[in-house]
Parts: sequence; structure tokens; C-alpha cells
Amino acid sequence: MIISKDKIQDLNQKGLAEQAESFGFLKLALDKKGVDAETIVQHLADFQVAIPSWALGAGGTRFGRFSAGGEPSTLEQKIEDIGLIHCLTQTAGAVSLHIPWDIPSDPEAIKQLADSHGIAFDAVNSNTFQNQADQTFSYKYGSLADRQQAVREQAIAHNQEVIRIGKALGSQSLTVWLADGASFPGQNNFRKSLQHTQRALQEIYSELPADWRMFIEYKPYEPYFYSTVIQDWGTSLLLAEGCGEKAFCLVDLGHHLPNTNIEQIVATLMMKGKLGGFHFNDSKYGDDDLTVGSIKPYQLFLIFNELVYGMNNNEANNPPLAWMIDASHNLKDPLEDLIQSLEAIQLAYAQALLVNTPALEEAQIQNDVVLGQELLQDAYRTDVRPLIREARLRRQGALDPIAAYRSFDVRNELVRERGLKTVATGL
Ligand code: LRH
Ligand code: MN
Repeated sequence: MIISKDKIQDLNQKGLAEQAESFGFLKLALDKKGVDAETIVQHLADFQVAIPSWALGAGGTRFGRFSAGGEPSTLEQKIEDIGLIHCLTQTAGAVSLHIPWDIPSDPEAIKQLADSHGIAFDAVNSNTFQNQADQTFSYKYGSLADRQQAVREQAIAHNQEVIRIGKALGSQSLTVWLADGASFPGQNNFRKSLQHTQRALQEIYSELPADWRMFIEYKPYEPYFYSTVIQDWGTSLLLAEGCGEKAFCLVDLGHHLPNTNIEQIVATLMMKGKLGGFHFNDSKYGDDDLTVGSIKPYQLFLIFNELVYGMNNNEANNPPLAWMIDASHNLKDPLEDLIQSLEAIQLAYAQALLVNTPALEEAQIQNDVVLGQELLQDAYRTDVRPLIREARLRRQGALDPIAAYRSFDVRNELVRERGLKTVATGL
């Protein structure tokens, strides 16, 4: 399903006057604070988030899966659905593929299709947490950390194959997340597991193209429930440093034990120049993969506050970050869920760009704790939605993407095209 820019502009017509008024009002208010609204609108317009190819259908839990209807059952249809989100939001200009869930049968054709929708290929993800039908050795007890060399070599070869597929699509980064771990004390030798993992990552790294990066994603638990080899940011950092300057840590917001101070982890990794990127989502308890900003929007703002500070004080030359969503949709329409996540990410970024950092740093020097909070929350409590709408409008996106999605009756149109029973590969 394609939605033309004209149709979107027609729909925007009735909201233009109100947008001009709210944007004009905010621009004046920000100008009084010495903040240039135009600069922020430009930052937002340039800000592109990668959509996960594995989250365009209904996800599931071990207790069940409820199809969304009209789900994409091919990579081509997934690219089309991301194209749909991108033309409405103008901030979803990339896709992150998961291999083998989404192996392109014809990379050149897929590249052209993605290009026609203005979509680039961000990180490609390897998968050594599931066995494939034609696989020789099982990953049941591990992959890069497995005690058997043959299993490790099979997993290394898979990662190198994923790099080859990524190169054919123009991707320049590999994300490695390992489920490897144990569910019972005595099951694994922690040191051997970590040494195997380090050596295996170094072998994969040795074949990384010069202009590529490797992202090492950590997670404290699940699918195993006693230990995970790459359990936290520190382990990811030592493994990245053990590989070299093209290896970085990937922060999945859902991969932290309750009450972890994620914004402090972000500040630390940026100080080290080792922050590669994000898997944005939200969670209340575990790796819930919920809509970004739906549970802890203030934490997301505080994370972006550290990111903006880090980007403006980048002594360690941390490279540009990979912005990616990693979510799973059990209740909401997958595309509406992703549109809401994109909005939440832009909101947090725009609010963080409003923080009066010089005044905040002065308050910190003066130990004026109250003023410090006042300065942060003044930015957080600013309604920045006129700025995000303006960024979309200037790229012919929809003023209100969810309203547009519904007025174009997208889900029913996809069901008419694809039927109710199609299932998207992924989680
Ligand atoms: C693991 C994870 C990882 C993926 C998978 C889809 O929980 O976050 O990023 O490979 O989800
Ligand atoms: Mn993830």
C-alpha cells in the first residue's frame, strides 16, 4: 500500500493554521530563552530511526500470539510497511534486518525497493539463539560461548555470512546479541564461556570491513535465568575493547535489571567513545519490548539529555550513534505501535535539546540541587510537539501520523491485500 504525498498534504490542510499558531508561539517562547527553534526542527528532520524487520507483525509470548491481520509475509512487504511509516512520520528512513528471518533473495532488487521508499539499511543482526533446519550443530547450550569448538565455528561462520549479506545491501554494521548463558549453577564455567566469546568475537571482527562497526548487545537474563555470558554493559565494553576500535556497545533499554540507572551507563560509554547505538523500547518489569516512552518517558528524556551532552562534548570521538527500535507488539497494531515509538523518541530528543546546559553545569558547580532539577524539568515539561510536527511538515509528512494512518484505513487495506492469516517472520 502506497500513500501519496499529495494525499497527506490534503489531509494536513485542516491542521496547518493551528500548527502555524502553536509553532509560532513556541518559537517566540524559546527565542526568549535564547533557544533557536529552527535549529531544533532541523535536528529533528535529520534524525532517522531504524525500524526492526522483526517487529512488523504481531509478536507473541509463550502464552500466545494474536495476529494483527494483513501482516507482511515477505521482505518486500516489510519494506513497503516501513515505507508507509516513513512517509507518514519522515523519521523512519532505515531498516535493521535480522538474519535468517529476513534473508533478501535478490539483494539488488530489495535495495532498489528500499531506496524507492527512502529507506537505508542500518545494522544487520545475526541469530545464533535459534537452530535453523539445515544446521549441523545445535545452539541449545550456546553458540560463540559454547564449550564445543565446532559449535563456535558454526556461529562464527554465520556472523561472517551476515556481514556478507549486509555488504550486498549497503549496511555498515553488525549487531551481535548472544542468548548464551545458563539456567542453573554448575552448568557453565563462567571464565571459559567468556574467553570463548572473546576469541570468537575477535575472529568475526577480523573479517569486519574497514568501514564497518560491530555492536555487542548485552542482556542480564532470558532466555536463560541463572547467568548470561554478555550480561551487562561492563562485559560488553571489555569484549568491545578486546576486539578493537570498530567494536562498540549496544544499549537495549529493556536489557537492564530493575531501577538500573541507564542514563549513567550511556554517559559512561560515551565518555569511553564506545557507545554504538540503541534498541529503543520500554519496560515495566523485564525485557517487555513495549512502546517507547509508554512506561518511563522521563528516563528516556534523561537518556537523551546524556546523549545530547555527550554529542556536544565528544572528547572521546564517539562515532555517530545507531538509532534503532527493538519492540514486540502483542496488543497494538504493529505499525501504530512503531509510529508511537518514533514520536516518543523525537519528543525526548527535542526536550533534551532544550536543556540549558551551561546553567545546569553552573548549578552543579554551585551544588544547587534544586536549580539543577528545575532546569532539567523545565525542558522536560515543555510541550515540544509543535517542533516535531513542523519537522514532519517540512518533509511532507503527516501532521498527525496516527490520525492519518486511521483516516487512510491502512490496516483494513492491508488485510484486503494480504488476508487475515499472513504471519510476519520475527519475534
Ligand atoms: C534480545 C533482542 C536482540 C534481538 C532480539 C530480537 O532480547 O533484544 O536485540 O536479536 O531481541
Ligand atoms: Mn535488542
